[in-house]
Amino acid sequence: GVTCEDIDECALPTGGHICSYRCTNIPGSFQCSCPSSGYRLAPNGRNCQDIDECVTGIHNCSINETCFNIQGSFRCLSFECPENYRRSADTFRQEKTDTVRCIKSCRPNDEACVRDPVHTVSHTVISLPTFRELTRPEEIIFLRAVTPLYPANQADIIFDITEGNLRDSFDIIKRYEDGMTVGVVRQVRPIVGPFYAVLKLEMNYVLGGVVSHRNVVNVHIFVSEYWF
Ligand SMILES: [Ca+2]
Repeated sequence: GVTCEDIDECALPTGGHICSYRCTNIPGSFQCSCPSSGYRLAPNGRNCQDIDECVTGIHNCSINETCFNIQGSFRCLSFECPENYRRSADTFRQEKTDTVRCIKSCRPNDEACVRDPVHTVSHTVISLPTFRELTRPEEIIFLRAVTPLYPANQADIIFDITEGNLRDSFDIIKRYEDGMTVGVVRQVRPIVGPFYAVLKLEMNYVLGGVVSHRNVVNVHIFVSEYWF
C-alpha cells in the first residue's frame, strides 16, 4: 500500500503568510482562524475582515452617541460643539459620516468671537492597523483647503500638528493637487496597538503674515493590535 503523509501547511516556510492571523494544520489541509471577536474569516478562507458593528447594528451606542467603526471593534462617541459653535447641518444629514463639524456662530455684537480666527472645529475618527515597520511614510489623512478664499498669490495656507503627536509618530506636509492645497498627515514611525491618540491639526489661512482663518481638526486615531 501507499501511505500518504500530511503536509503541515502552517509550518511551511510560507506558513506565516498562509493565514493573516492563526493557522491550524488539519489532515490533508489547513484551517485559518481570526481573533475571537470583531473579525470574520474572509471568503478566501485566509484573511480576517473587520466586522462593521455600526452597519450591522450590533453596536450598543445610545441615541446621543455616534457609532464609529474601527478595526476589530467599534466606539460610541459623542462630540459636543464648543461655545459659539453650532453643529454643521451636513453632520446630521449623512448619518454614516465619520466626521462631526462645528461652525462658528457668534452671538450678535460678540466682537471677541468675530475676531477669533477659528472658523470650524471638527472631530474625525480613523482606524489604522499596526504598522510594525514603515518602509515609507503612510499617508493617513487628507485635509483639503476647499475654497481659495483669497487670490492665491496673497494667501498662504499653513498646516500644523499642535497636540497629541507622541514620539513624533506623525507629520503633516503640504501638497498641491489639481490647483488645490492639500495637507497630508503621514504616519512616519511604527506604532504597535492597541493605541489611541487625539491628534490636533490646524489649517491656517495666512494673509499678510496674519492668520485670518483657522480650521481645527481633532483626529481620533485608533490603532488596532493586528496588522490587518
Ligand atoms: Ca469593527
